[in-house]
Amino acid sequence: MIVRKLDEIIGTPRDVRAPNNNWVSRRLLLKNDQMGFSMHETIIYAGTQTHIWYTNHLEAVYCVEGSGEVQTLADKEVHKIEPGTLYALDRHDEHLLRAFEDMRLVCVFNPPLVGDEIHREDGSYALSEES
Ligand code: 9YT
Repeated sequence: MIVRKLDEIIGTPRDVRAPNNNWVSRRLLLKNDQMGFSMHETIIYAGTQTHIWYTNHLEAVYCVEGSGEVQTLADKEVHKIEPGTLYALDRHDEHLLRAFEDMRLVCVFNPPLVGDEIHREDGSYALSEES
């Protein structure tokens, strides 16, 4: 069994910050944990907007703290995010993520991240070679 505490991850290579400082992602489970998905706690900082388009991954996001909104670009719809909200990018939806307060999100990726991913120019993460 794997048991891990957030405290053990902070300050390690599993603690990944966006180059633009919009978010920090604590990667609790990664590909090499062999669970078939990765699981992260992400803080999206208040006042930020991030363009995201996970063309290579599916992501589910569950908000446990803070508030914001997600806007899908195909239909321009805006969905409020607050504690207890889940959204799942089941169609690799291109979107904008806005935080009004710091948001604490639990994020699951399939296929799993390997650990050092940050958004590329188009808003995606690279696909690890063996995924
Ligand atoms: C919600 C979202 O996708 N935020 C960007 C960071 C991502 N959750 C990650 O790498 O943990």
